[in-house]
Amino acid sequence: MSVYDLSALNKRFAIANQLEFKEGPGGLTVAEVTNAHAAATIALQGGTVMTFQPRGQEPVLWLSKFAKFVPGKSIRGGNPVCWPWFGPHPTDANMPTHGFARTIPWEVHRSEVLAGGKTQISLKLVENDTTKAQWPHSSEVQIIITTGPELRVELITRNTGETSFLIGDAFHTYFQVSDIRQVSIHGLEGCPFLDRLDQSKRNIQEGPVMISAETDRIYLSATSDCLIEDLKLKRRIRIAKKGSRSTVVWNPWIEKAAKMGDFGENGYLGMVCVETANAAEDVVRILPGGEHRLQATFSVEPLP
Ligand code: TA6
Repeated sequence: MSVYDLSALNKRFAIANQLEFKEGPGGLTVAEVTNAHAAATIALQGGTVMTFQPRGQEPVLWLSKFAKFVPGKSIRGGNPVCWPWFGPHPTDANMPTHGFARTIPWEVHRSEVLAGGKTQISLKLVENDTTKAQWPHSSEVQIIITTGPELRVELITRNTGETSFLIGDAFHTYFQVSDIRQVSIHGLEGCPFLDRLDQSKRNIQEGPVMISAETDRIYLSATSDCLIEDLKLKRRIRIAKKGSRSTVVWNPWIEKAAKMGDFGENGYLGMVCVETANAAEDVVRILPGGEHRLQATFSVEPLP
């Protein structure tokens, strides 16, 4: 049962031949974007971009064929939003991993066509008693999603209260690759990282990141673009970012993926998470009246 009124949404925010609100998988309400540049699907639950495919390209985001589209559960794939913390809650293990933003309904705030025919939609987080109990601060959160030749996502957190607060935030982005064993991730060379599979021991990245086992790392002071080089698809996915000092690289590999129950057989082979984040020591303090903007742009380049 959807919490949204589809006809009212389409009356206010639909854009002819570009943007329409529909009932998506599992009855979740989605915004369907199609324009001259690309197609995208955005779940209003969590403000999660589920799919993004530039014209003439393979999908850029990975979405599990076994994702469970149910209210209150994060979608396995696409671009889930981690907020107001990343990973386990810093002090209370009963709190939801990666915060609550990715599992609750967001409301549509604005939609428009930008110069050059890009489609932009803005959503606002709608808190409830449960989230207020988990996050007793006055804040406003907005996500702006722009679909063009590249996908741009921007998460804006405003402190509307009288006291400062710390947030961890991330775009927990799942990228589609041909075969994770034949992919290299560039842009993290020389960065320190916390190995979350080894008591968060600190290491330094030497050379590009190659994945041949479960990998779960938080790279710190990582502000450069990352490039996922996919020889088989003859493409590079560029992850450009602003307002992010951490990059998380994650692939669950065989056993972990099997335990998660929504990866399916060999799902781990076709994906890698390269997450635009502020995590661990990179969490962000926002002063009263201040704001923080986390921005990522995903684009595809041909490999020579
Ligand atoms: O970003 C990597 C990570 O923190 C992993 O430790 C793993 O838990 C992954 O996120 C997925 O978390 P989820 O709660 O979406 O199953």
